[in-house]
Amino acid sequence: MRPAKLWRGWRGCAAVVSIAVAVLFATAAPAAQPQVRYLHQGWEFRLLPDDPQAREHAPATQWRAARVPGHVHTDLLAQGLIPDPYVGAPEAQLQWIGLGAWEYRSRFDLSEATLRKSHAELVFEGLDTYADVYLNGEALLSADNAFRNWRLPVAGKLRARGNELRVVLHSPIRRLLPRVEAMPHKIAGNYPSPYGDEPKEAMTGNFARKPGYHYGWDWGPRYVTAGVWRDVKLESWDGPRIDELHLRQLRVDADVAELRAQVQVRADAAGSATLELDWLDPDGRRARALRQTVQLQAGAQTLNVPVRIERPRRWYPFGYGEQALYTFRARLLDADGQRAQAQQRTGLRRVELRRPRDAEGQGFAFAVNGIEIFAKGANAIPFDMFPARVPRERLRKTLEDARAANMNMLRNWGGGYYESDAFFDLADELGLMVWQDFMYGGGMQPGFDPAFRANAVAEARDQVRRLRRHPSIVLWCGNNEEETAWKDWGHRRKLMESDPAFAQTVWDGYVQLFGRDLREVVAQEAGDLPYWSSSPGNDLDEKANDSSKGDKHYWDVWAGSKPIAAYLDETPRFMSEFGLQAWPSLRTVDAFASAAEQGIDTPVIRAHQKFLAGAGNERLLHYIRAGYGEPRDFAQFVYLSQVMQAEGIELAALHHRASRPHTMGSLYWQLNDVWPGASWSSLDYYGRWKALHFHARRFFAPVAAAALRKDGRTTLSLLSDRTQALPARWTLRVIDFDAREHWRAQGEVALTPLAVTAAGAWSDAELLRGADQRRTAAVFELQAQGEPVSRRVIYFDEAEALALSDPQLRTQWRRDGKAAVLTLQTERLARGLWIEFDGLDAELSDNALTLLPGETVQLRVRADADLARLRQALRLRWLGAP
Ligand code: BMA
Repeated sequence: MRPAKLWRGWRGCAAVVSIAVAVLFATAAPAAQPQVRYLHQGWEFRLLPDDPQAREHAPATQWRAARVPGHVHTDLLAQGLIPDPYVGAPEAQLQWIGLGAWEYRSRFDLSEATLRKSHAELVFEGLDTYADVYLNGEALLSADNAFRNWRLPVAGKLRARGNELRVVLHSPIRRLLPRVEAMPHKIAGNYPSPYGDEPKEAMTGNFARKPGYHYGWDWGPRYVTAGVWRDVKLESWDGPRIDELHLRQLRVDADVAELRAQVQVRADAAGSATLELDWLDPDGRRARALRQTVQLQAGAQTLNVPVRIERPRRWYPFGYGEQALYTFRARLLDADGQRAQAQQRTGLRRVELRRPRDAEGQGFAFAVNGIEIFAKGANAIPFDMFPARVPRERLRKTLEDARAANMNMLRNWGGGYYESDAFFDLADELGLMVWQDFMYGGGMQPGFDPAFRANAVAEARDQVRRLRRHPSIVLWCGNNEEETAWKDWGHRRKLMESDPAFAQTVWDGYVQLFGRDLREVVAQEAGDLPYWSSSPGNDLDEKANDSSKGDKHYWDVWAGSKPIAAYLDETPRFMSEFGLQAWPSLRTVDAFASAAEQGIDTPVIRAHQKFLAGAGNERLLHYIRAGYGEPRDFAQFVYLSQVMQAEGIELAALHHRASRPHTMGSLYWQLNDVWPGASWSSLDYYGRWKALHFHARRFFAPVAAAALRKDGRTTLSLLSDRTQALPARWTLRVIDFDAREHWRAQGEVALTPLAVTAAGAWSDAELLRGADQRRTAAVFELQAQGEPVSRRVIYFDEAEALALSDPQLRTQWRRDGKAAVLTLQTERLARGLWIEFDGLDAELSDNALTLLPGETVQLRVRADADLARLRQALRLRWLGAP
């Protein structure tokens, strides 16, 4: 292999050759690209008849239709062999599936034209996990990593009729258990199985390169699935081939983008060829093509082409500029007239992770194209236990909803899988920055094992190469919580006590894998992006979860049971995780529990509450009681859990934003759900918004007011994520719940761009001026350029202690085109107003509202039902309702 640098007279020759180039591009036959045949048809599966599980599960040993890409659980479900893994409480009875060995097979024919091609490769984009692959009886591969992309040369092994592809998937637990059990001292795993399929003291999950959450997590069930979970295809071609066109970004600023196009080529023979490169700008306008003669060698090589774009259209995160995307195209024409081509869509931007040392410690801030950005967003977890069944539409809806809530960053958390190309295409288009973890979810990995590390490095290379074209990715992070688990959760101490030499080996392996190996892969393959060894951390600093340096996971509230107000005492440099649980809406609960099964402590509800460490519903009750009193029934428990979550996360997020520039990010845990159940998410499994998501849209608004009350003193900070100063006016009104205004104040300010403008601070006594604190609120409002943009209401006691009475809401319905419009008018203060519809699906333009006395709002309602049904099904909840 040799990096060919034969691009001569690059800029000068472009004009001269442009006509010839246009002809070459226009006449390229489709045969220029490898022929791709997806092998998704005609699959069957069975439990291996000699598997120990076969004795009790004989029906599963019959060949039956299967889906590829797919998973054994979804195939069993489709065949009616198991109940729905999400409905009721079937988890314990389904653990046998993860202990079985499963066989998949399919047959396919090929045309003579395909068979005549000189090259053929069988490509598996995802095999979960220990998979033996056979083609026409011949063993081709023993795979051991669900995250790798496998390419198998098969020319000469194919025939016209009846090719047979067979995949045997071994149980990952049974495969690894002997090895783990033989270890005198174990390394930390994650969640032990409550079902006896794996011994609690010998967890195998961290030894497998398989999605960690399949082994159970604190928001999802345990389904140790297996399958051919991503595309399978046969690629065949003649002549040269472009494996990848990658645009390395060397310099990107307002004047110029200097790029290096890296064209990965495979050629059959040495010889001269013509390489052309052109691109379409974000409006689809084609740039003048560049053309050069290159000398190819037989085999694989990289052709490097310098590219310069004057005044580039740059890609920006949502809220800071356009999401400009270019499409680059490369074509190769060899001396025999054989062609190859490739194209790549990407965005041009400069990403920096700024880590200034200062008096308080060391900062942590992302800058894109030189603009320091306060990161607002959430952590994304897997979209399903069985990701092959996640439709693109669900990804689109979730990411659009993230943006609708004014988020600009998502963290793809490390215990799942590397998301599909569709996810990142959407993130690119929507302007959502992605903090991308490598898939290591917690506990400790056997980084001391060279074979494990080699596998991890190969995986990292596959994934970074697959994803490096996406401008949305702004960081690669080694793992989730492995360093803090080692240093702060007792793993190091315990291992040091039992076997200090092994403890040192484990730590050295960790540093080698996350400190060096993965960092090197990122530097080599995506050199323009920062690498971060663990979240939380300060890139292998002494302390892993330090409030004064690096990024922080803060769980003293919730996991540590501290009061919600403690959020105000924690001011990190970048909050990458903090969270409060809530149940999804009743409509979602109805999907897995019948009315009779619904109760705070019924078996089915308990089965969908996975926070076992602290008994999730007890923890919810702890917070609900502290702020809102005892829930009267299950429905009110669900409602109050959402109010508590929304108000708590709002307090924390506004505090983080008001702490800019000391704090430069606030990503709450968690955006979405893996199944319908209790969790920290703001969007449930069906995409329904919890109260938190409505609140997030307000507390992440680019221009917002933060009124934060601590120790009897309320501080008003005005937040602006705009890059230009903005004239604004704030008002403060102190009112009682029945409409009387005690007093008011106001101020005019110019909001400093990308900063916090302090507007004032008042003690309770100054605000109340003797009014009854049980029936008084301070209302802070912000207007920018004459428009109301933000409102915060401060109370002087817990909701439970306030004199909230029936607000006397009046409702009115009308049609406006396709949508229904609901007008709500309130006489008295209506706090935490939640609008839902019994037994109906309806999307509301807003919800989780606080209406001030006398206020009217109009909400648009999208639903299939007519007005009469909507009116009848309408149910309003508010705080203080009897
Ligand atoms: C953090 C995450 C997850 C977990 C969440 C809620 O530790 O990294 O592992 O699901 O907290 O407990």
